[in-house]
Amino acid sequence: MDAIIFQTKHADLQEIAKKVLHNQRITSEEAILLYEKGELGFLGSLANAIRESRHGSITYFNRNFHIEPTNICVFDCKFCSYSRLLKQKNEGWELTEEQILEKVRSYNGKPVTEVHIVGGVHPKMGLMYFAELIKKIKEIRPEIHVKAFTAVELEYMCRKAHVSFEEGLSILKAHGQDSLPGGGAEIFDEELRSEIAGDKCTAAEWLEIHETAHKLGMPSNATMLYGHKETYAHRVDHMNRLRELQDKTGGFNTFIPLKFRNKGNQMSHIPEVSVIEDLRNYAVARIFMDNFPHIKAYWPMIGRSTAQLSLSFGVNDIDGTIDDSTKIYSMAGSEEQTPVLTTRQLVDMINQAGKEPVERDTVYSTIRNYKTHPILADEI
Ligand code: V47
Ligand code: SF4
Repeated sequence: MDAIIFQTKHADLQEIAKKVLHNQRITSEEAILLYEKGELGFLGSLANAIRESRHGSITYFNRNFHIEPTNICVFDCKFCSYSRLLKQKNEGWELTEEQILEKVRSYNGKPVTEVHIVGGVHPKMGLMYFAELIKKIKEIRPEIHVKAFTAVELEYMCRKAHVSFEEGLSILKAHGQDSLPGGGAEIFDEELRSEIAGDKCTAAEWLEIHETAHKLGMPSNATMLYGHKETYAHRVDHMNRLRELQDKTGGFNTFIPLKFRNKGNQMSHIPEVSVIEDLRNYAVARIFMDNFPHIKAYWPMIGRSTAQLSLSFGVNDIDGTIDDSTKIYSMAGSEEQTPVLTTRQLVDMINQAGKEPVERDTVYSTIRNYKTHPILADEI
């Protein structure tokens, strides 16, 4: 990285770049400076240099699908366009166990490696219901990786079942759950969190659940909802709490910034941030989160064009095929109203951005490198 010149008119940012090039960790104050003053090209080239030094031009994706058992939710987060309270039950959905298992069976013979299960927090779908469900999913598809339940769902399940987080997670693990997704983190600042996410699990509980999962050998991801009412200091505080936990456990795989989308929710009056801000945010995340191996751009939320651009701003993962199996972002106004990409489309997108497409499993083991093993004419 030493030979690269990072152009900025700010002397203090030049000093930060030097630190990064010498593999020194930047402070929260320096991250705030990057947000406040960093030019797009400067942030992008610095973040890309970090990305290239760790992963070269490899860009990961996976073949996955989502199951959203219900959108009925006991909580009422102001940014959520997806959930329905129990009293609006006729506008929501509740899949039966058989419908969920049928969905899993519909992938028989298809090369998916991961199922991502998240949904609303339904008062009647408890810990043992989900534990048994996972066991049945594994009976149908023993090798599939089950990445399931945000810390918000887990906190509620454990509380209702009167078990500790460790007991609850151990039960789920024993029934076949492999890892945790990163949702429910929103923004950790206590005041802002209670303003936009009501009384759902606290920041401390979110972090405790992930720490417990890591201790039990279940890796996880972490998200941050940005582009609403938060300040740069809130973003950095959020990332710093994650960076500190990662120092302790090393159990996080990837950090996923989630852009607030404003359609059909109680915060629709707040305009969405620009693509420039999305790219600057990915870049600062890559520079600051020095102990997170991967940064993911979740294309159903950010749109495929911005996801492609993000690959030059520190991002090295664009999630997966999805197969039109999630509604969270289409209901919030994402440009991706039917989120489905074939493997060929993902490979093309990554190639077009000048990067190297690699199919991974959930824990980032390589399944196929499409540079060395290009997609064949009859593959989709
Ligand atoms: O926690 C809800 C977010 C999250 C909106 O771990 C919104 O691999 C923006 O966490 N605008 C759930 N965001 C999704 C999630 C996730 C997605 C993909 C991959 C992984 C992973 C995790 O969606 C929620 C919340 O932060 N969300 N509504 C909205 N209007
Ligand atoms: Fe429920 Fe999650 Fe929506 Fe909040 S973000 S209302 S917890 S589904």
